[in-house]
Amino acid sequence: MTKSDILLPRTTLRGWLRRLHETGRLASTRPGVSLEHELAAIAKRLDGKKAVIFPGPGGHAMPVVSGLVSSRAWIAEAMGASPSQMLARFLHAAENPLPCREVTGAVAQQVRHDDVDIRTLLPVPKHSEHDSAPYITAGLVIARNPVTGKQNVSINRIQIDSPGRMAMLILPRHLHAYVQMAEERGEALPVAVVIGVDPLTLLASQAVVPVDHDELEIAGALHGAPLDVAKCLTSEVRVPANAEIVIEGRILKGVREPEGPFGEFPKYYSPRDRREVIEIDCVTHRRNPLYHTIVPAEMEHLLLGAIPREATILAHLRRSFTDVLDVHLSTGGVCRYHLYVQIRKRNEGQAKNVICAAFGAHYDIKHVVVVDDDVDVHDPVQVEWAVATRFQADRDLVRIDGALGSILDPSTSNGVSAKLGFDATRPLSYEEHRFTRVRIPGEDAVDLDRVLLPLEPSALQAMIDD
Ligand SMILES: Cc1cc2nc3c(=O)[nH]c(=O)nc-3n(C[C@H](O)[C@H](O)[C@H](O)COP(=O)(O)O)c2cc1C
Ligand SMILES: [Mn+2]
Repeated sequence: MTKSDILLPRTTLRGWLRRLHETGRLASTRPGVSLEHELAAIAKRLDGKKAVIFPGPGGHAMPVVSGLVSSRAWIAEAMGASPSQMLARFLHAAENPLPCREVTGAVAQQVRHDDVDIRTLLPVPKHSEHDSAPYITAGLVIARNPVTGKQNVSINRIQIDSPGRMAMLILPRHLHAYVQMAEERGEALPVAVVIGVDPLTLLASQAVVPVDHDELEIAGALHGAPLDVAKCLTSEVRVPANAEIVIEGRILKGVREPEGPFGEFPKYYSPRDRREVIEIDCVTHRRNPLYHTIVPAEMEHLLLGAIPREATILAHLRRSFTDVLDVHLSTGGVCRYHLYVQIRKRNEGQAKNVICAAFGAHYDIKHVVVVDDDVDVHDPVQVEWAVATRFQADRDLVRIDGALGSILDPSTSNGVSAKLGFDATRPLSYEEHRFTRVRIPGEDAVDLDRVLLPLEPSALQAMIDD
């Protein structure tokens, strides 16, 4: 056990696993679970309830772990925050990054492999039914801006179907920009794929921040101490020194190879296409490393994206509207497409302005529901109730046609999408109790342990027999 494990279990993957185990939240399987679908099926069944460790998966020596951060409460716990403080805490870290500390002798580099066959070196599972191959799904792809040298971190799906080359999906954000910059300079882009990091570094990788804001520095801010990093053995890229596994390589200039289909977060397949390729230079890892896989579209995947987005969306809306109280990306909306916003309404019409601003906050947002402060945006039943009882389509609907949406939403035309906003707030003034939510005085204060007694059969008989 390292010193940081004892102080803050959340600051290392191993410390976090130990905490999950001590609190009954780490399941373990029999050895030898198949890497082909069986492992993913088990992790999916446990997702949101327990993390799981698979000893000897597919006869491989390296254990696989999954479901490390599959509930909002666990993520708040890892951040050392209450669920209601979580977004503010993440935002504070994103706005106050801590530069990394470079170290030598990193555990992530205890063992080195050259001339690897990645298909057999790592226990990479094949997840969904129609996936083209096994995929690395929890790999933090770290690259340096070829001009400024600033680092970027993102998680990208990586297909494993050849010994030394891996095709991947890079949507048009920061890594994509770096790849284009390198290609314009006629260069390959050195990258590291880092597997097996602590929950806070995983979360930081999903920060929605401007280009050239290093997400590892946000991880440091979340930890409350600079993140230890080590220089790669074959490039200038810096990787978390405590990681389990690091694949070093280069995204090849101008090379595109077939990748997909792959079951993605909307719970649909993203089709096969020609995509960027990493050529592997070497692999380093700890002695006895752990391999982390994220089952696509399950809570671990969805929430890793949701929390950082909610934090940024809330800050974005609050910049213009001080009356915005809370936001929630709902699970049914795959934690990307459906945004619920809670406001303290002060003016008629205000909710429609909030809706328009929300569409501008992130292109993934497709449907927005704005509710009053008596509706809990974290409870989809309450939000549906507000739509059912406070919303009229001829008056309260905002529709925008032909905007940019999510390319992974199968109902869009190649990412071009309509947007819909629901103003489900009640009018500011109304007669009597027309829009007063029914309450029973004292309902929250009832202490059932004090008022309920066991019912004896004879006592029941006395009350109900004719
Ligand atoms: C499990 C998981 C898998 C992801 N897979 C991809 C992917 O294959 N391609 C992609 O472009 N983004 C993917 N993302 C989203 C990016 O990692 C995320 O948007 C990141 O913040 C982008 O970083 P950037 O803003 O620095 O470009 C994934 C996210 C998660 C949590
Ligand atoms: Mn970035």
